[in-house]
Amino acid sequence: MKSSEVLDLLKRRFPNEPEYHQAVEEVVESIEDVYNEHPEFEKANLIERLVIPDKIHSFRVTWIDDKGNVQTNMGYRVQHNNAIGPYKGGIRFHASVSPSILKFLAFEQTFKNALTTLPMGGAKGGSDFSPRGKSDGEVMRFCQAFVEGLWRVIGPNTDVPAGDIGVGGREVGYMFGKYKKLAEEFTGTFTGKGREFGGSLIRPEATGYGNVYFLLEMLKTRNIDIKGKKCLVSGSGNVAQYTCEKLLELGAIPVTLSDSDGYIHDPDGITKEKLEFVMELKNLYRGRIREYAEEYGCKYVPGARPWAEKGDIALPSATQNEIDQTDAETLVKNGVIAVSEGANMPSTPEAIAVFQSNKILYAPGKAANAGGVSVSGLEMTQNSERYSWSAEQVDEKLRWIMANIHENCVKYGKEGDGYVNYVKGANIAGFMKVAKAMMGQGIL
Ligand code: NDP
Ligand code: 2IT
Repeated sequence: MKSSEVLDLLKRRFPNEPEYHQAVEEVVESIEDVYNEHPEFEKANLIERLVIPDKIHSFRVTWIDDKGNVQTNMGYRVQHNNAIGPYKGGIRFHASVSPSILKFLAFEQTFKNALTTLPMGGAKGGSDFSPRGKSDGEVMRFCQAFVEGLWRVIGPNTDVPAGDIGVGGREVGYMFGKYKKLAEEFTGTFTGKGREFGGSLIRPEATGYGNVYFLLEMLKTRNIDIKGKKCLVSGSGNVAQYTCEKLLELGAIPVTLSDSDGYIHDPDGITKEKLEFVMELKNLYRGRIREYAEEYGCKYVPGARPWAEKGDIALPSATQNEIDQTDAETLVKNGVIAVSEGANMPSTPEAIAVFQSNKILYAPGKAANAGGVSVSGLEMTQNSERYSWSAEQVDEKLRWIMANIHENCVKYGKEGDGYVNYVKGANIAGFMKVAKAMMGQGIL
């Protein structure tokens, strides 16, 4: 297998899908050598069967807005790979959602889920519906219409969706309710549900907490204490909020947050009280991060991302390609020691190269943000058992999983000079598990 040939083929077959090509390129480049040590993989054309999704469902979603206008959006579910378990992955509602973005996310999810140690395949779904400015009634009707298009291809043993950008507890609840009604069953077909109807404790916190647990493991390799470290966090949604909560608990100082309109910089630190304001602002009133600056009298920079601010640690937690080469160079120049990705693919390939050539501790999303889907997996277990665990029990398992992922990254990613290439480590560890499962099941 030659990674460049695999990429050429994908670009010819699926033109105009840059995010999908970007995600595949990173993985095939780092697994090339390991793959070629196994001639049986090549004989079974494993690589093409691994990078091309199993199935893509697409459908029109029709719904009625508050003014009585009939609206349409597109809905998708990319079922990438189910070699190690039922398809599993989030649903994204955002105006930018396209087949390319969902294919990149479903591809990444396959490797991420393999790293969690839990039996989950990879998938992703979503719609170009933008929840921004929509009433609660509109969101509910949209979720119900979306599930009408989706429900026949999901189920507790086939495909278990969850949240992602624009999809939180409220949306999962509406989708679960509609699914339950159409399928005439009460099963764990969505994760991230309300705790009263089968949602796991710690699932809302899991991605942010998990990312900080992974960061702690990385810092431990260099005997660095997180206490007092200034942290640049982007985003202000689910992942960013619980990243800040855990950082504060450990004595670190988050100083930035952002949304798609701009970012705030609070040099005094985002305290527990200020974080409560953000949670209320974003989760209840669905406001803008600009309002934080108005409330606390700090700097707000419209139309920009927070990477030019000085910080010890960066935790990008908004969206893909939000750190480019220039941002990465600025972060390094300003003395960043670690970058741990809460978002999926937030750093461009050029930015990753800058971090790695400067020997910065750098963790890709598929390792560092795997805590969310891990607790989703634990929610599936609890639903199957018709039982629920305490917050402490789930948190302990989450910690163990993040430490285990870190260990695997070190095992497969440690280079000659001792530097850990977490990209390589995560890709090889995830790939080997999926590859062995696929080989064991014959040519499909
Ligand atoms: P939310 O919808 O809760 O929050 C997303 C945040 O990112 C918002 O502040 C949003 O701003 C901002 N954002 C979204 N799109 C853009 C954009 N194009 N440019 C700038 N800012 C943007 O989503 P999550 O917190 O759940 O997800 C954040 C990231 O984490 C995503 O990459 C997601 O894939 C990843 N992730 C999420 C997991 C989860 O469990 N939820 C698990 C693993 C990864 P605005 O309010 O203006 O839209
Ligand atoms: O990107 C991700 O891992 C998620 N959005 C969570 C997926 C899940 O099934 O919990």
